Parts: sequence; structure tokens; C-alpha cells
Amino acid sequence: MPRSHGSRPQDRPAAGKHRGRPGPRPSPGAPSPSARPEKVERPLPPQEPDYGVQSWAQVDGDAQALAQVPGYRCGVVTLVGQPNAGKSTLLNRLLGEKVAIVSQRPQTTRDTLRGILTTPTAQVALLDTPGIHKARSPLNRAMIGQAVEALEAADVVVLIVDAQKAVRWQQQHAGEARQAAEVDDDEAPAAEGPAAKLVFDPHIHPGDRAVMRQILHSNQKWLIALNKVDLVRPRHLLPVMAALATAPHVGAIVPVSAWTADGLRNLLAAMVPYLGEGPPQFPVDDLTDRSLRWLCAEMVREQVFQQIRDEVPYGVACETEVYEELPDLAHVQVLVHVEKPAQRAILIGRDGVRMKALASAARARMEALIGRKVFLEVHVRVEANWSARTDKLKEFGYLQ
Ligand SMILES: Nc1nc2c(ncn2[C@@H]2O[C@H](COP(=O)(O)OP(=O)(O)OP(=O)(O)O)[C@@H](O)[C@H]2O)c(=O)[nH]1
Ligand SMILES: [Mg+2]
Repeated sequence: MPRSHGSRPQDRPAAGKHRGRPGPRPSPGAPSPSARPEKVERPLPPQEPDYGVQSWAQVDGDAQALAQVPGYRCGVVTLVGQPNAGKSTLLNRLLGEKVAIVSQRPQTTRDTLRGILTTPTAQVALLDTPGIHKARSPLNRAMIGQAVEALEAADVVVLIVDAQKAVRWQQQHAGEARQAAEVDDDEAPAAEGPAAKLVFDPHIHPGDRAVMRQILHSNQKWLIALNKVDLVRPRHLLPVMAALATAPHVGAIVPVSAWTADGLRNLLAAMVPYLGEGPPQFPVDDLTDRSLRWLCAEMVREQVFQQIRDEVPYGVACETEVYEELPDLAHVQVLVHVEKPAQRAILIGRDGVRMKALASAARARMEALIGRKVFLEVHVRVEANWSARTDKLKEFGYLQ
């Protein structure tokens, strides 16, 4: 019997409706037009990832059955890349279910999320991380710290490169000599050790070079997933792949589209040989080790990123204060922290219209994930300057 979502305690990890098996994505609630969303994220088209698996029945069995499979592999794959490269979208697509929040704005992901993909031949713990960029604020530095820590935990690292951005950069710098690529520019986070002195092909985007330095500094094995290939012409991809292939020690470069699900089978096939042989380490029907409480707070933050303009989303942190499973619904109360009273006013909107739109879209997401009706309450509190305060960053889980 599949485990019902309704009976899962609030602090247990979220499990898939399909017991860890990729399945069709829930359709998210459309934001109300009255919220005048600036950058609405289109829902992903509902393709199922094709892993070439004949039958998922074995995965639906217990972990012991998988442990008996000869050559079964299990390990950690860390997804890193520039902000907005599509790491979270790729994680969701690989899992076949939406667990990570996504938006068109950079720096959406703030802390590491582990997604668990269990197939008949391997269990992959996929770490989605904050985008690596030149961090100035304490919050951004904490985010980069999380990404760097996740690098250390990996059996193999996958650098997600935005193909569209890479093609544009290459076209703008066509014909430049290779020796022009000295130490990187403003986009690079401070690199250390021998990796800081590495010289890369100048046709590689400086933001990607900066992430490569971090990976090489960690001494991990690594691959590249060239994402968003649906947005570029195939003939423009080859020169980008040729430039990326000059990076030191890169294991493979796999073109993928998290949007269309193209290339995921190849990406999985490239990752799995780096994992150690052994039985599954996580329950086979879990999708993530994050709790429903955490996921609910993230879903509210996602709507803030998708529906509220300008800098406001960067001053917002969300916490689930109440998560109760009642007989016929789940009662969820989320507290939204903002830095200034003006941000509070923007979030609430005239007559509370904007908050209503935010909450109703977040509730629809929660209902799709939890699989039951949700009664959602959202409150907004001003917590002056929280993003620069170590105590608050710790309290909100952004800093260890
Ligand atoms: N067309 C297209 N869009 C994509 C693809 N992958 C991601 N996107 C879009 O790119 C934007 C950023 O995606 P995210 O998954 O939030 O990117 P991220 O790397 O997790 O970003 P941060 O969390 O900010 O570091 C969203 O609007 C996605 O819909 C893709 O393969 N094709
Ligand atoms: Mg993300």
C-alpha cells in the first residue's frame, strides 16, 4: 500500500505520490491577475523523464529488494552553477516532482536541498545549491558557504551551465585569443589555492569559470550539464561545448533541457558510475529529506519571488510556525519576515489583494505536494535588517 501523504507527521520528509518514482507534475495554481505579477514563472510542461526503465515495480518494493540488485549504486551528486542556470528546475525534473522552488530571478535558492532519486539500478541523492556568484551581503555569503559545503559532500559534482548565456558570451567574444583569460573579473567569488591561478578559455563565461574554480579547489570529480539547450540553435552549441571541454579534468559534457526533459537519461547515465556500490541509504519512497514544514515556507517564498517586483523578494524570509494535520485538511501558518515596513505594505497590497494572490498560489502548490486540502494563513512581520544579522541567518537556517 502506498503511504498516504495525509498520515505523514509534519516533521517527516516529503515522499512522492509515486513512492520515489518519477511521475506527472501537478499543475500549479495560477497567480491572480490582480497581483500584477512582474515575472510569472510558466509551469513546466508535464513530460516524464525517460530513464529507460522498463518497470518501476522494483522501486515500489522495499529497500531490501533493491539492496539485492547486483551492482546497485548509491551516492551524492551536487548540482552547482551560476544563479539562474536552472539547478532547481533540473532537480525537479530529475525527480519528476516539484520539491525545489524556482523563479526567473537569480538567487532564488538560499539553502541546500537534498532530492532523492531512486531507480531500479541506483539511488542518487541530488543536492540543489544556491547559485555561486560574487557575494557581498552576509546573506549571500552564507548562501555561497552552503554551496561550497555541498561540494565537499559529493561523489561527483555537476556544473549546470546556462547554454543561452554561454552562447551569447561566446558570440560577443568570438576571435579573442586564449591567453586573454587571466584571473577573473568581478563575477568571480574569491578563489583560493592553485585553482585561483588556473587559466581558462576566454570563451567560457566568467561566471562559469568562477564556479569551475570552486569545483577544482574542492578537488572533486565533475561533469557539466549544458542546460536550456531548448533555447539555442544546435549549431551554436558545438563551439560552446568545445570551449567547456578545455576545462581541466571535466568528465563529460551532457546537453540537457530541464524544460523539455531532453538529455536527462544521458545525464543520469553519466553520473551513476561515480557513485559507490551499495544499498539505498534513504527510504526508497522519499523524495527529499526536507520536512513538509520547510517545503511549505519555501512555497510562500517562491510566490514572493514570482509575483513581487524589484528588490522586495531579497528582503523576505519565510518560516512555518504551525503545521497541523487535521482530520480533513492540513492547517499551515507561515510567517513572512521583511526588513522594512514599506516591504510589508507591498506584500500585503491594497485591501490585502496581493497577499491573497500570493497565499492562494502557495496553497495550491502545497495541496499538490501534500495531496490534501490546506488551510493556509500567512502573516508578515518586520524584522529590521535581518539579512545582515548572524543570529537571524542562523534562526532562518541560512547559516550553520
Ligand atoms: N527554457 C528553459 N528554461 C529553463 C530551463 N531550466 C530552467 N529554466 C528557467 O530558468 C529560470 C531559473 O531556473 P531555476 O531552476 O530557478 O535556476 P537556479 O539555478 O536554481 O537559480 P538560483 O536558485 O537562483 O541559483 C526559471 O525561469 C526556469 O524556468 C531549461 O532547460 N529551458
Ligand atoms: Mg535554485
